[in-house]
Amino acid sequence: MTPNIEGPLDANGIKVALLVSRFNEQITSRLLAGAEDCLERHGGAAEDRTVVRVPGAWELPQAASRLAASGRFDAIVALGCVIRGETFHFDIISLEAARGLSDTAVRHGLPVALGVLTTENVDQALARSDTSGNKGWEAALSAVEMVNLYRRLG
Ligand code: INI
Repeated sequence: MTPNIEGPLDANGIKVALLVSRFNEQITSRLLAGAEDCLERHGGAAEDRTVVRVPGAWELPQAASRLAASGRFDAIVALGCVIRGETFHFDIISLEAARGLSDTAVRHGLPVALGVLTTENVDQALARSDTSGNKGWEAALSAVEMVNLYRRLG
């Protein structure tokens, strides 16, 4: 039989840092609610979750790096929202946030989920942070899967 290794979607006992940016708080609060709902529905306990806030998406990798180095968390779920119409440096902020979060994940061997919306306008951001199709929810689920995958991979 072909070996098949994958992470179960069980959040029980997984310590998660929910790293959320304040910029576009109307959107990021919905991403945070989605991520918390996802963890709850997959058996995660409230006391295993820590919410950490930063000013904007630019600061997400900086704080993620510190959180990863602390050794206190099994995973980080990074939540933010960059809207093209609101910033001339949209590409810089969104690309550097993604690159920095990826670097942190690889450097520390820690799952870091990318729940950063990069949209053309507020309507797109609202649609992707709604109760269905919530990207914070999806990011939290991928973090759970990756933690459990790493546990199986050793
Ligand atoms: N930060 C965001 O998270 N989203 C944005 O759309 C945004 N815009 O539009 O500028 C934004 N800027 C702030 C940036 O992330 C930093 O907090 C700031 O540059 C200070 O370092």
